[in-house]
Amino acid sequence: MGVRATKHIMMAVKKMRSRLGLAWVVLSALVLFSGDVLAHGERAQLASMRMRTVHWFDTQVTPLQAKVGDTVTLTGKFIPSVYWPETLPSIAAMAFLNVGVPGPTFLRVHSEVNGVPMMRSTAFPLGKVYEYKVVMRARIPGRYHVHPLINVENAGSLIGKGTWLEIDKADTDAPFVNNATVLTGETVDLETYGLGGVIGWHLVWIAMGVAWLLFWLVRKELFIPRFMRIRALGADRANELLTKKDFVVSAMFFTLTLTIILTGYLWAEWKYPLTIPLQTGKVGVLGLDVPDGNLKIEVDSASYKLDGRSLTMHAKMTNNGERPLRIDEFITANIRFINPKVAEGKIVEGEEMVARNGLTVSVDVINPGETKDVVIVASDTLWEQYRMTGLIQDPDSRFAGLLFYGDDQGKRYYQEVGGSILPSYF
Ligand SMILES: [Cu+2]
Repeated sequence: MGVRATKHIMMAVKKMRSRLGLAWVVLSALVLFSGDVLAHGERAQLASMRMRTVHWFDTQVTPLQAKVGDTVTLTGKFIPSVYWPETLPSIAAMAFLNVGVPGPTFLRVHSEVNGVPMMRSTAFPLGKVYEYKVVMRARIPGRYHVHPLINVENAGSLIGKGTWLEIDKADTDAPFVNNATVLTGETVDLETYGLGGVIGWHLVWIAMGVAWLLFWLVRKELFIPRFMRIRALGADRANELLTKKDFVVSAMFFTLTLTIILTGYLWAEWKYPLTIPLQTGKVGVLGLDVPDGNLKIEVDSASYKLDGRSLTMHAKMTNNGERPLRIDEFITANIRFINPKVAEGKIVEGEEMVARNGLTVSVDVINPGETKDVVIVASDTLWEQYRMTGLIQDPDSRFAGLLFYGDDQGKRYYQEVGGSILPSYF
């Protein structure tokens, strides 16, 4: 091998190495900045939006481990915030309870809110308590982060806390079936029902599209060069743009397209003579009153400390009830801040976003008839982890959250608190 050839090879190797190096840097950067790549945007929503839209709590998924075909139940409660942003279309107009999972991995068998079946859209007036239950059947094996979510018309999805769920393969090798009895009494498997028709009609239209493209591509001259030439020759020769053959073939395609559409329509009528339209009605549901235990809360001021990652709230609280009350917990943006002095904080298996020692309360007990100035501090690194620091960039600096408290008999109460919030840099 000559010296020149060796040099060439050396240079090529060098080039390749530098390219590989670059690829490595890009890949490392991607891994570094992507963080928890399994998450699906739950931290991406504006901090203020997560704090002031839907307060989800008591979310529970059971069981956390299941097999394909098994039933999984998602339960919990939520309160739409009375501090709902003016700029966001309201949940009190049109909303739909849903489950946030990646793709059609589950079948939703049943869903209800406050006992009302929720296959349809509804509306959730603000400040009320809604208790939901969604029953699903596992369809595809995998590990999923399951969230309750509400689709609000023109606003998008507002999601609750996620729970990791493991779905294993079924014991048998038999394919997954989703049998349903239709109104005519016939039982069909929805996994495969009508699939032949879908594939067949797609193939027909793909063939039409390909034929149409081929006709234009095999012409000696494509349309754009022809157009350019005519433009150069002058407008009076515009008729040369389309030949007689182009015109005839296009007309044939047009006629064929209309014929296929009509055939498709007639075919569907013949194949499925008895059908009812998709149902799009709206169902009403009554919200429950918030169990506030006769505690009156007036928020005087609130601030968010940048370096401390904490929210401080000054409030005047009056206990108009008959039992002493102690503050247990504060929930905002799906993060639970628990007062370690009074609450053991019931944490369900697999629960995320819990700051076990996150809540400090200046007052231990508020006795019946008492009015006290209370300072509540909710602090944890979860503020940072869930990108709540963006609160500071909000042009409408307000916050909201749920405050939980209990009496000496173990009864739990809660209500929403909120108001303006100021950043604090020291
Ligand atoms: Cu998630």
